[in-house]
Amino acid sequence: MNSQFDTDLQTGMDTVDRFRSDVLEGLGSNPKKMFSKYFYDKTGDQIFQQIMKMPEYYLTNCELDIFKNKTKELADTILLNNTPFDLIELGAGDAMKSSYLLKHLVEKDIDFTYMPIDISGNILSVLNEKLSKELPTLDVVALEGDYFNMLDKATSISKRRKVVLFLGGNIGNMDLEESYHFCRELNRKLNLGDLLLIGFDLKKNPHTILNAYNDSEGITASFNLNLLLRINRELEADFDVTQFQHYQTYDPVSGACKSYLVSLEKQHVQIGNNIFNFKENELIDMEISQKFSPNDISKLAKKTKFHIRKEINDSKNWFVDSIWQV
Ligand code: AVI
Repeated sequence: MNSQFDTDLQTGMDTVDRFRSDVLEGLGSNPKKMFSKYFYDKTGDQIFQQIMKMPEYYLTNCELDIFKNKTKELADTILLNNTPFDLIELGAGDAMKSSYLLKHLVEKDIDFTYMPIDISGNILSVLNEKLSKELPTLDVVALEGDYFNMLDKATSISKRRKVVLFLGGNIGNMDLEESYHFCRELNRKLNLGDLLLIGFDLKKNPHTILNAYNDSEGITASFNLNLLLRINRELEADFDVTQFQHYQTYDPVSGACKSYLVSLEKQHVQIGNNIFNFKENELIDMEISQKFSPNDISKLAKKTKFHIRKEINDSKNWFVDSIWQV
């Protein structure tokens, strides 16, 4: 299984080799597929910023609503008898949502260390600078790298209890088997009493969901096509992006919201020495954005040996931050 969040340490491969090997493996499989973690190069990051500002893309605002307006409820759930703790954020980015929680905890003079984990050292230094200006008394230990390696590092640096944040509905970008493995692995790395807060995008009116990923301006389409351009740039490939079309589906029963690229003609694409043939209308499976029912969430928690302590929904009940305890 190729996990979205696995590490290259076992293989010793560098980043480009790993990228090449994943792309070749994905295009060699039937149906053809890509790994959506590769969407986020510099251009991909910029397009994702645009997606988050689209009126149709409700996820960011929903979770922001929770962090902005239910901060006390969040804080009260994670405080547990005021014992000192480490607040670890997986994929912290600019900490746009979590900074409301950080501010609240600092104002209450709570004893905690914020440990943002991100693959991008650049983002972490921007975040460090922002936090040192806005919350100068906050204790920050930034950890650059893969989630699980950095979680191990966090555990070796400090033995305090841990509260792990995994926000943004990112869990939805794993298929169900991957999300199971991911949560199970987190459970193994945490200690009894530690907490995990995961943001889940909930099943809702199917039109609302489909619109969020099928915007009329074609921003999501360009987000997908950018991965082909990235392969051209970094792996000496010759994708003609005008001959691929974005196609989005949502299955309200399973909750799978999937994006594909459709080959508009019979064509072949060269990547280094490898040639891939596409039939007309052949699909590349690009990304899953899984949506969850409350029951799906409790099944996932139970299967991965967590207990749900609290669920905090946004005001529309479209998104939930679910707080689990080991
Ligand atoms: C990052 N992730 C939660 C986004 C999502 O909603 O699945 C990625 C995305 N893909 C298309 N639009 C947004």
